[in-house]
Amino acid sequence: MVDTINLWSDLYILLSLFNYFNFMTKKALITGITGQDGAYLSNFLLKKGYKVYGAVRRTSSINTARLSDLGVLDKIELVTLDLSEITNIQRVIEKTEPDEIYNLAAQSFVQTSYEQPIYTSDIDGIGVTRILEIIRNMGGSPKFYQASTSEMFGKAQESPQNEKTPFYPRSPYGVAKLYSHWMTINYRESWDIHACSGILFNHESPLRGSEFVTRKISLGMAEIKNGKKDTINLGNLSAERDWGFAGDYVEAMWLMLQQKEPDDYVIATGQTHSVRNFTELAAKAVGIDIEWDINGLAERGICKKTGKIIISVDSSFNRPAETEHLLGDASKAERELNWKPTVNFESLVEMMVDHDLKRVEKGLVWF
Ligand code: NAP
Ligand code: F7E
Repeated sequence: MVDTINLWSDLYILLSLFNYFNFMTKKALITGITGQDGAYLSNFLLKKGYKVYGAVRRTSSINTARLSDLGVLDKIELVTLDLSEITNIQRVIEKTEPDEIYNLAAQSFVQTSYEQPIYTSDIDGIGVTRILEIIRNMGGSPKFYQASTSEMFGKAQESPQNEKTPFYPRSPYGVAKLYSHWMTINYRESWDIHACSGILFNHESPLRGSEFVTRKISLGMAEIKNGKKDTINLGNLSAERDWGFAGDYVEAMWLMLQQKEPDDYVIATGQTHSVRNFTELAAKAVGIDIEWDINGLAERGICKKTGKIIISVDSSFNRPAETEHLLGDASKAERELNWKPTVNFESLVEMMVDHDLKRVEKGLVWF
């Protein structure tokens, strides 16, 4: 009899502890979990002890490769969500009851936004208002992070760019993101929502999509090194970007939501480099010294040793309106969030080329 009572009281204590820790565990819902940042952020939050819900949209094939690559796929719970469908978003939020929502989902390729401006506006613009409306109707919580972008500065009105720099977007993507940036601020000011907008400059990694210029170059160089390709065709070699490492930038997203007062922050390295410069370093990483041959309009990158054309310029990669120069000033984030990048430009290029060399050698290129 005494044993039975002890057993029940032990079970009761265990159950109470379980409920207590369950209650204490923070829950995050990440939209865009299958993308580059979604993978790094879920890894980061899992290490912080979060329960992570990852929102995926329905596709005809499985695209969780980045999550597998970081070893987090079996540690998160996937839920189906498309930003075009408000009732779907609402059901997911009600079911998962997150403390924090990180909205990383977007049509994120600038070039595509010129061809699909309406779709891009719907997902990157109105999609954000859909989430904000649900949070408003829920009384102002959960906390909300919006993935804003340096593309909102576009034809930059000053250099470097900080939180007070006027915006001048140059693509439907930049315009849609500027709308959602202001909506995030408006909902914070109108409805007392803990909503933050991170104005993140370009951040890259070995998990970057291969349509973006850095990964296109790192993968291309690895293929050239392995005899699987001769030349990489690029667009505007003079475009300058402030490129950082995605793994560093997801920490800043989290830090924003941990502040007492919600606010907006520029996240950047404070260094800018041209596409030409990135290309030279990536080539060096596979043992190729490039010299530039500017003969008329058609610039070419030639291997000094063999005379082979490694880079050729293809104007079909040019944009109708280009963002020529971006350079971020993240001093507010450093001051208030205690955030600083840990990976410099040279290490980033090396890291990306190294990963692609290994993948190409093993025949493991999956995105
Ligand atoms: P990414 O790799 O292109 O990932 C985008 C994610 O959004 C993918 O998971 C994609 O799903 C999802 N998505 C697209 N359309 C959707 C829809 N209709 N409903 C639900 N999900 C949808 O982008 P990223 O580089 O990780 O960037 C994350 C966020 O930060 C994006 O909002 C991007 O615009 C913004 N941003 C990125 C940078 C950067 O340099 N990386 C800088 C500033 C801001 P699928 O896998 O199914 O396509
Ligand atoms: O282009 C030039 C191109 O496509 C960078 C997204 O994550 O960062 C990203 O947008 C620059 C542009 O990135 C090629 O003209 C030259 O000037 O790698 P990208 P992006 O447009 O800066 C911002 C911050 C985001 O928010 C976006 O979501 O490189 N460039 N030749 C080329 N670009 C591409 N893609 N391909 C080329 O062959």
